[in-house]
Amino acid sequence: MPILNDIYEAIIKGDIANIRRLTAEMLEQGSSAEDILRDGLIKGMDTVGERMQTEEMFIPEVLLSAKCMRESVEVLKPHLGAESVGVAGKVVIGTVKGDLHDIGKNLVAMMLESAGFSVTDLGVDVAPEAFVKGVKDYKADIAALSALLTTTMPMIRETIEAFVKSGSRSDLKIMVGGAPLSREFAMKIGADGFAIDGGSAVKVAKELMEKKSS
Ligand code: B1M
Repeated sequence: MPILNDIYEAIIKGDIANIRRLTAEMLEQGSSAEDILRDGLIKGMDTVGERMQTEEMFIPEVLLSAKCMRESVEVLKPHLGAESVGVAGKVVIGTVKGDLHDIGKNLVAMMLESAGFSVTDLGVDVAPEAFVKGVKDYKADIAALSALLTTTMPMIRETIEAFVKSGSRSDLKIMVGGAPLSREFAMKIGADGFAIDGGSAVKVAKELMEKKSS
């Protein structure tokens, strides 16, 4: 019988051959999807990050770990709870220009969908103009901007400025997140909300929708 530590180890090893089976077995034996996500997958990716920094792991191995995480999340997805999609509001989400990290953004998108939001994912390396176009095309209530690098944090500010220049800022709520960001930074650059993780992203998005309709 697998234990959470096996999931954690599988992420670090990039064990593509076994990660789906291990995840399914953990669910079958009663572990919650949230526990597997937090104490297996995210914990594993944190260790991967530390080893990347100390050069014990390199990009090809990190990519394998990232692929493993995605495979496992696919298995967890139906168990993370789903209300009726689209009723809560419309969100356009993406990782800002210059930044290719998408695991956290994908998790946030999935949590928002599970909470009833209709989510359009613009992907990674999304230029400010593409965000502006996405929000217009999908008539989004909220633009959700993710950044994982300190070097791409300024692109969040540039994207917000693009919304202002395009005239779409006043009808739009903007939330931002990603490991190097803080609430102070978010408020300073003119965002409406900041979320530290997927769970709080749902809470923040709901609060923004309430403000929008009041
Ligand atoms: Co990169 N990388 N990476 N990387 N990578 C980090 C982020 C880093 C911290 C690693 C390290 O050095 N310790 C470091 C950034 C340092 C910094 O700037 N502060 C780093 C670096 C330096 C780089 C490169 C520059 C390396 C290089 O080439 N020399 C390069 C940059 C490429 C680019 O983007 N232009 C690079 C490349 C890569 C890979 C491609 C190999 C791969 C990405 C694969 C992919 O995403 N498809 C990768 C990975 C996997 C990581 C780590 C190991 C894991 C990231 C992750 O997926 N975490 C990461 C170290 C780490 O985070 N521990 C690292 C799991 C995920 C669930 O968490 O993404 O934080 P996270 O998302 C969370 C929250 O942040 C939040 O909620 C999520 C869920 O809880 N959140 C939001 C995120 N977006 C949000 C949006 C919201 C709200 C909340 O609202 C809109």
